[in-house]
Amino acid sequence: MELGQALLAALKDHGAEGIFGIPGDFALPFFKVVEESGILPLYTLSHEPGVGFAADAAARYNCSLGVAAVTYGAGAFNLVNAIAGAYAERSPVVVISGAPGSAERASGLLLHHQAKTLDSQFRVYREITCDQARLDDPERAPAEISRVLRSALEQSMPVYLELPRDRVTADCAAVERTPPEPVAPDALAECATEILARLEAARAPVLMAGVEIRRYGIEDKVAELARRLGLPVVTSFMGRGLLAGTVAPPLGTYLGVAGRPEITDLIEGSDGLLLLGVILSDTNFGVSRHQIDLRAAIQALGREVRAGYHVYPNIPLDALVEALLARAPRRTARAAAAPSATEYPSGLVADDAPITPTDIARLVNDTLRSHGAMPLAADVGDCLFTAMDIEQTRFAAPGYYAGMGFGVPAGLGIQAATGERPVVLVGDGAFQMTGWELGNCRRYGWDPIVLLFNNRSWEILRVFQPESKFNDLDDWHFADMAGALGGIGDRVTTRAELKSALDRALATRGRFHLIEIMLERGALSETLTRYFEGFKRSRRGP
Ligand code: TPW
Ligand code: MG
Repeated sequence: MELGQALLAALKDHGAEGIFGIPGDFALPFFKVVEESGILPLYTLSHEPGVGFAADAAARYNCSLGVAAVTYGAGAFNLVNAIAGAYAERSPVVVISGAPGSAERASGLLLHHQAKTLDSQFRVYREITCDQARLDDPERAPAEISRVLRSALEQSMPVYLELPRDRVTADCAAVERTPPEPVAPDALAECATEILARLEAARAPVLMAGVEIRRYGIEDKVAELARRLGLPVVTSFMGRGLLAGTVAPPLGTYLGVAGRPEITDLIEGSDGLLLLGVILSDTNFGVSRHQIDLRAAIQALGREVRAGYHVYPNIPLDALVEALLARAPRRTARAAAAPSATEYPSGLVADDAPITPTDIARLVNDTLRSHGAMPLAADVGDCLFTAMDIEQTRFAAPGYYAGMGFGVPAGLGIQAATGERPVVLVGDGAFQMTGWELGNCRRYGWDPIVLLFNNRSWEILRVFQPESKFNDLDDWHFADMAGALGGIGDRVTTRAELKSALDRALATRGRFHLIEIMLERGALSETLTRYFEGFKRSRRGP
């Protein structure tokens, strides 16, 4: 077998379903194998950040590996920010970079795309991936591929593989899967027993679900656990959309001062807070009304469990949830004392009034009810806060790393990965960064519906610093470009126009729809307004 083929077969065997990429001369031989072998479908996009965001979103939605293939230097360095975001948010993206061949490495010349040394790129990626290998030795390559892909899945983190262009067709053995890292059964048992005892003793235990439970594909098991233990369930900001449609749908999302007071009280008043897969970031916890005492909480994240002052290393989340289920009562232990589930705004009035972000949430909620579930992706900006007013549905957004430009390419990644038509929420500033990727929809038959919040502004920055005029953006008339890119564009200024544009989009499949929603500068979502008020209070001090 050839090395390139062995790598592709291994990616598929480890759960990858497609490759997003942009070739270059150092990567052409690998792309040739990708195309000609047909082992995995190849989707080329226009700019490497889009490649990374699409691969990240595909990994998030499929609970398996996403793959981003790029060329050496100019391509790989262009991908760094997207992979840094995947690292921060624990999304297992496999980066495959082409590289100079061995003879070229020895030539003594500077090679094109070389930034500093030939190893600079490897060192940069070592910082933002959990495992790496240069596949320059066909003898060792199968074991290295196996180890690196296992790391990606076990740690739910991005990894890096560098493939020199003269090794792609080298003879090599097939890749065998490396058995999983063993977990000490005694440690697991003791950990599960301690957690159950702490929850049992707590007056007001609560479960907060975070992104890692989706990465490991254990949402149904976590829901079953919550049901049996009678735990009310809330998601973190980043965990938005988790557990929707399970036996334990979340009551809402914890947003500290920016959220529903009942949910905030539930979390901040809990003496038995079980954090499953929750990243302890400022966006998840930064705007707490009362500082949450994490020493009193139980946290499971990144193969480590902390319960009070006890730390259990090497306890994978999926094994932990299994162990808890094995020891939990079969029936609901006690009824959850909890507030009612969040009611989301709905029933858009289709009149001639100007549109607010809440109107957009209303319309999406109406659509999800009448039309059935659709996957959702959001970018950074007020569209992400508006998403908190949308019913819990499958959702991907960079809620912690907050890299702008995620939304549109993530929508493409989601459609490639799931075959379902996504709805993308994106601001005009973020759309300026990666909106062009929509031009790739026609080739692949993708037809996302893009709701573009056009306030001609970096509005969220203006909220924090109103005096700065640089936050004013020009009016780009984005809808006008849709036709040239193979889609359909509508620019809407009233609620009636918004509703009819979305109805039209839903009725027409096969082409992307870009609905450019004109918003007044200063028209903010309710969540962002509350977030900002809380931020001001927290800066003022107690
Ligand atoms: C890659 C900093 C965070 S939010 C924002 C900026 C510049 C403005 C967003 O404008 P948009 O949305 O999309 O029009 P809205 O609702 O505020 O009007 N560069 C990157 N990522 C981030 N997060 C920034 C800059 C930023
Ligand atoms: Mg804007």
